[in-house]
Amino acid sequence: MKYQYHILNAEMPGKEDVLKMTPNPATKELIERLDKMNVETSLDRFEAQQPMCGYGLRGLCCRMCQWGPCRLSEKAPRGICGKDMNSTIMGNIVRALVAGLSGHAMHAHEVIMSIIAAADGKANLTLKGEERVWELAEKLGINTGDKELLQAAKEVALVLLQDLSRMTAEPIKLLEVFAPEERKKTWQSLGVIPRSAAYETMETLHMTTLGACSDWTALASQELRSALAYCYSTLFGSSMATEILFGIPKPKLTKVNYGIMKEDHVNILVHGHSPVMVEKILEKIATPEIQDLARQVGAKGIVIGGMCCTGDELLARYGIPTVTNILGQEFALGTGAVDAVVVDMQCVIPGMKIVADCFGTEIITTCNSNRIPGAIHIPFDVDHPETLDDDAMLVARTAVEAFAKRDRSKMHIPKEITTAMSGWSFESILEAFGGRDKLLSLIKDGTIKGIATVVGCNNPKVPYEHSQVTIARNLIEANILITTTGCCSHALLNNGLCAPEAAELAGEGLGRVCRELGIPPVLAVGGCVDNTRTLRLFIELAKAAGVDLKDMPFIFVGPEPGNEKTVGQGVSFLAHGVSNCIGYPAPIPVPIPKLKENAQSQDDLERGSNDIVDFFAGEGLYEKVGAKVYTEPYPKLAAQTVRMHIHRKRQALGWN
Ligand code: MSK
Repeated sequence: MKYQYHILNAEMPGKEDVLKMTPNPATKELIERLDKMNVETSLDRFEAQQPMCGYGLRGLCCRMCQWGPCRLSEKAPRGICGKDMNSTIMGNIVRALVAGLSGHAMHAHEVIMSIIAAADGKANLTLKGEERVWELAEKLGINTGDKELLQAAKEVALVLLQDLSRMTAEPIKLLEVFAPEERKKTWQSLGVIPRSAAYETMETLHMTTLGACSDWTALASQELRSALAYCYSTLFGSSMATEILFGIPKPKLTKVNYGIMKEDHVNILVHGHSPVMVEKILEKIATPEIQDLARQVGAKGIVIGGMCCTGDELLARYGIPTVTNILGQEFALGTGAVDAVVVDMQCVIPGMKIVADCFGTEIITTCNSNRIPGAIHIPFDVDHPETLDDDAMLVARTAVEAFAKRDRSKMHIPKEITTAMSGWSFESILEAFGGRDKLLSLIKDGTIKGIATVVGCNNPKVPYEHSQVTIARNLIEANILITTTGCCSHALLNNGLCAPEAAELAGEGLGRVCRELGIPPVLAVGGCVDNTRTLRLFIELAKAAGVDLKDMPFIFVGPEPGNEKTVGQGVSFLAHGVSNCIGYPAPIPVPIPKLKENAQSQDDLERGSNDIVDFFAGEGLYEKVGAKVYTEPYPKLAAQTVRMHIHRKRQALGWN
């Protein structure tokens, strides 16, 4: 690849590498087209950033105060305040984790407050996930007596809100009810049981401020504590509150990929993470008033396409087609056929507006935290939910009216349309396999060797979607069942791996089971917050097996970690004893093996090492939680690493 980074023992792609390696022909077509039109995208800006800063790449830059920035090296191993490399690196990592946590926390807050607004009669929202309300009420010990659904839902929502915000020394309630007993004991003994998302964020920022904590091991404990707050308060909180509001997804067949857009239709893309406003917009789009408006402006109908996690939410519940992910958002606009993009929160890159302006696409922002200069702003405000209907109608109208302004000379929609089966919730996965015991027996007898959750963002440091697709194809071939979420799921969906027909690409055992059940070997379980569905599945299967979760043949794979939110995803699974295989070196100095001082031969190597790498990838974390991090940027090697990990777990269990 074009850019070599010896300090990382890795390389990064230029645009030509991406064009050669990216698996979706539609993406290649759009990148080439944008290139010819001289429209700048993230691929150009990535090249403009080369070479990247070696200090930043290794987490050795400290910007926590105004004395610096301090850049640490062998020559200057401490910052001006005296902070050493270990606490600088770990401090940077834990700060990134709570930044990601804050994103999910705002998401959770919006959805939880929407339930309360619905219960109080302030928002015109009908709760569609009744079974989740009663399940949570029972688990949380809420006396439902003869309470109405709305009242019970409000009481559940208030507990979720406390889990986000508690300041007193009580644990997160969702952790108490969903975490395995064995894990709770482990976390208790490590002293990492969290209070709430808000408290752990406050504590992390406090610990990493000038003159606070300089003990990197204490920061490492805070990393685990914050990850558990992230997991049980913001992920479980968002995912379950969304299920209460909009229902638990069920499997359905649909189509995905760039080709779902139509030249003679209004094409509206929805993008972001929180589906509250978008659900209401969908309702409005279905009204005769908006359908008539579409015909009046000359369109034959309205196509809705999803991007990133808002797309995943709608795909899961309604089979609404998805188009692409975070790095594909500019390419999608390069079709020149998108009339409007309705964005809510997170992962909406500023570059998308630059492309939108080249093609006359309207951007409509709906979240006060996610403003874009030049966009039309019609926000959903949880403190004023009574205007939700009117605002959603205005968004629908504005998006449809944009059709009349489209420059038809610039249109080019790639033809790729791919079949997919969506709607994989915790419950629907178990149901599809005939219950947890049936799925467990398939794993125990080796028909399915294990489960890998292959998830996460895109990152321009690796060739777009290449690793995600290569790893997934290799794993299903090795009879490893996959669950997927977020941006990675779009790569696998568009590649056809989430279609029942992908059973033909799977190994003998997994393929046979998928064919018999009519399901795909890669199950798209939703947006990033829905990693909780996989975690629940892992917990349930370990419980059924009578085995600690850390001993099960499961793994978390993040081929393209990008957003700060992915730090918490990975560490959440680590805290549960599920190892990570990540596709690019984290911002930690990478130990490069080198020849010993008096080497007699080329094989006489010294393993490089540092405390933080030894903690994550060596014995440190493993001794605490029973999981570790593998780093492997080359996808075929990453797939082998995953297979080896699962094989070892099976051997230790005697499941051969
Ligand atoms: S959208 S957090 S880039 S998965 Fe959830 Fe994708 Fe990562 Fe955003």
